[in-house]
Amino acid sequence: MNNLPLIIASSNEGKIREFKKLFYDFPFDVMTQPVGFEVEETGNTFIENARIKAIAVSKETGNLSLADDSGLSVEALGGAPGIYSSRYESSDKKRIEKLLAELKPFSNRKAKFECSLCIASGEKILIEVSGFCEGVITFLPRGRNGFGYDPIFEVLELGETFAEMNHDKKKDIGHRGNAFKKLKPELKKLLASMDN
Ligand code: ITT
Repeated sequence: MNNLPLIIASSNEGKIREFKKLFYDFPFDVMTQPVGFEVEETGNTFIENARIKAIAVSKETGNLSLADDSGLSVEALGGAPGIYSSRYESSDKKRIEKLLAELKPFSNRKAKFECSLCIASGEKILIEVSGFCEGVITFLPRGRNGFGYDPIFEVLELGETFAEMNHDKKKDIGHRGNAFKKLKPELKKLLASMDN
């Protein structure tokens, strides 16, 4: 069977880099959504937004599409920025500065990353899963890998921020990697059903 096109419904370079590595042993031609294509995220949850993006990109391209809606929820801030993680500020640097400033009065630094993945074919949702990773917000950014809030999210058991870890470690314990672990068996079943 020829490789199947799979369009990543995202314009976030950091996510796209991680997905290209996650899908390396699947029979997909992993491509990204058309340049400049934008989808309004009108959902109230990560999973709703993932559905909206996957369906829009699948309809636009005529191919199978995978969307990721993800973000960081900080306990002391009542779960903010949550689904607004990318809309919280205009750049990664400003997002980090704003979060550290808002969290300054609190001693509770607990936070959770969440990632919902959705695969759609046209209007049809084929698979949806979610993954999590718990940690704490550091007082200062640390590390140069990854993207987004990675430099201020520390996984306590490892004593490292996501930005201090290499890709394999983040893949193993991170929210996206955890969601992908659930996606994998479902995707294998889907591919097997397409073969028949
Ligand atoms: P697309 O919708 O085009 O995929 P986006 O960046 O707007 O790109 P989201 O709406 O899902 O994506 O927002 C997710 C934000 O949460 C993202 O911009 C980062 O700031 C943050 N985020 C998600 N996963 C992350 C990760 O693994 N490491 C660091 N920050 C992450």
